[in-house]
Amino acid sequence: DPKDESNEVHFESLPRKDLHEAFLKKCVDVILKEAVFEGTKRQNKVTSFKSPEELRSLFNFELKDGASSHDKLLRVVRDTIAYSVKTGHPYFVNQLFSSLDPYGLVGQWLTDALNPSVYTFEVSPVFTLMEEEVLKEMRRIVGFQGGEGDGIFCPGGSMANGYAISCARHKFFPDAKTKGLHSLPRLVLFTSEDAHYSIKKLASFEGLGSDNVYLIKTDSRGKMDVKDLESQIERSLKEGAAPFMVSATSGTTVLGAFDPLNEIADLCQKHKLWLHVDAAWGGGALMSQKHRHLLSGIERADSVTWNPHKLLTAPQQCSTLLLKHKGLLAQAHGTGAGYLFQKDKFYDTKYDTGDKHIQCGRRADVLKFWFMWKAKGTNGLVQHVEKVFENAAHFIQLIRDREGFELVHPTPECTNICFWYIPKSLRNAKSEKDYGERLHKIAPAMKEKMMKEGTMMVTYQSQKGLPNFFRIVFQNSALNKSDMVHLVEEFERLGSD
Ligand code: ABU
Repeated sequence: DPKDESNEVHFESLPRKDLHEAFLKKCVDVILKEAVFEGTKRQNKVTSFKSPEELRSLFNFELKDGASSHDKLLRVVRDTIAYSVKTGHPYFVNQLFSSLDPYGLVGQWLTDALNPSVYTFEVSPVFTLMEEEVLKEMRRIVGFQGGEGDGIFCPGGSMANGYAISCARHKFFPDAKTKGLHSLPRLVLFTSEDAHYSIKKLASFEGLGSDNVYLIKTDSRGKMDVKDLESQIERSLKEGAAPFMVSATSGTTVLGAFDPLNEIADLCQKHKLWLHVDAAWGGGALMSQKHRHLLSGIERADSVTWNPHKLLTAPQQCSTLLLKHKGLLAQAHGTGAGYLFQKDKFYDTKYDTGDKHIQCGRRADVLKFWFMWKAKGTNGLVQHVEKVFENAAHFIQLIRDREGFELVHPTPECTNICFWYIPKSLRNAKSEKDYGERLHKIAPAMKEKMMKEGTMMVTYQSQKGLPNFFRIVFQNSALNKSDMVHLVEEFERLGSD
């Protein structure tokens, strides 16, 4: 009960320094107990959903002129935990992130305790070298020769994709940096209709225009149709436009499809196009010799987005852009601000990496991931990835022939699995005219019940005109086979009519 005050400490009776120390320690205790340990117990709820109106009446959001006592602040800490979603809970299988990794958490807390900004070596010496090491190792795993190239940590995969567009444009049209958009022909880039929305969003943000993102057809599994890609490239040439980039996806957001990278790379080579691979979600599969074939050809990419906060479960957020081309990020984005990036510093200023970014102040997202990697070793990350693929395969096996479940595609490639749950009342209604319409209403109704009971969280969506279907996502390797059974039975309980 967040309102239980029996544990409150009377900080006011302590001298000031001790007061803050005691407050911090008490907060850490509460966070560990209620958010970390209780928040990840299977028997506890994933969420205690309250409507915005209910939450406003339960939680004191109001900001006042006067200070708040530590007792009141401790209540705020506990209420924040009570009314927040426990994304580290084993049954939070709603998004492309989850888990609560203890080493990741320590890395996150340590980062926040030091409060760095990673733009210059003088301000962030340790974080700068950690970034260098992690990015090089990730490039090596991608398959870039000797791990050579460049890279950055970005605030999310969307931004990493945006950086890729910017680098590709700079490679072919460097004058745009100073002369602006009017110096350019009509640039066209290609991505699949199942690709992440950030490609369109960032193309629009960067002045290319979302109409100039040509969406390529996908097959029933969600993979890019390479024949359609070729004909769309030819169409753009006939139109007199300047095609410059293909953004392929390794692990699409909904269906988890992997585009055929080698065939796409062949076309990029033929037409001299930049190949970007958005492996924000599926990149983690590269860790495993068993699963990295899904991304075969990624080593031919010019740039890769890979988010360790997704399949590798680093805490939010931890996103990278990896490039084959050394120096391009700084050429494309650098402005050489003299007050920060002085060239006459006493150390080698190549370690002042901030000018590669479009941000100035930048959170250090590297430590939490580096610390996890150090703690578990590469082998630990491999085991994690293989376990979540095994869990996904087990879940598929459980629902494949089970009454009431229907997979959207019979053989999903990644660890996100899309399916319909069909309640008993609909099971014999497939031939009826309004079947699709009725099925479309099932997932939202079940989701409402799921959220109100708080026993698990799984998202749903409609795509390509299909009735709403569920997408369950496995990336927490603490889950086991009995959890898969539990989740299946929970669908049956919530969907019973
Ligand atoms: N790239 C963000 C993915 C969000 C999600 O579907 O979980």
